[in-house]
Amino acid sequence: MPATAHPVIQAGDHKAYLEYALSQAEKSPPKPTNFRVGALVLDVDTNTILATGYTLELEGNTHAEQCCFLKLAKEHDVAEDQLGPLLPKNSVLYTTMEPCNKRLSGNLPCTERIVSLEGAIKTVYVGVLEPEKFVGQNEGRKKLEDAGIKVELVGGLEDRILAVATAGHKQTGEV
Ligand code: HJL
Ligand code: ZN
Repeated sequence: MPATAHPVIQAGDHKAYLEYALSQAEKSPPKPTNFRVGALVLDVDTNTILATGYTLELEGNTHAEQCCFLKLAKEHDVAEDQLGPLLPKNSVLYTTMEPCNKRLSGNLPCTERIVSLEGAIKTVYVGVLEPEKFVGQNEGRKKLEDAGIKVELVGGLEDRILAVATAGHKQTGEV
């Protein structure tokens, strides 16, 4: 099976798409300083997965959503901030965790990356909001909605998503 072969998922089956994003998150190396997140970009009109990504997949301190965009930018041979007009008009992003709005490292937050795609991403389907561990309350959801991008929470996978996301963190009681 080529590396880009994705499972066939029925259009509109948000939970199944999120579950596939979660399978990406499971590939992320556990680390105490961030969450293990998985994401994918889908062209809704053709029900085609355009890219997948997971935390630290690409070189550097990369987030799952960022990896999706970097991979697509590379495919189109442009810089990430030039990607928007090249994406299908009805693209959506699935991510196991709400996109970040602030990063302790100071890197560009994923909400800003999504907004700079100039409307190509119409909806962001999210498995869990970001726990208040690193940056307090994450304003990612609000920032996206203010920019006219819909954010929909998809229920049912929260426990599994958080277990994967925090696998590299000290568990309660550990010193
Ligand atoms: C999302 C990710 C990821 C996070 N959130 N949506 N996707 N790692 O791939 C959010 C968390 C930041 C910390 C540390 N995590 O990652 O707030 O070092 O990981 O820039 O703020 O910041 P850096
Ligand atoms: Zn991020």
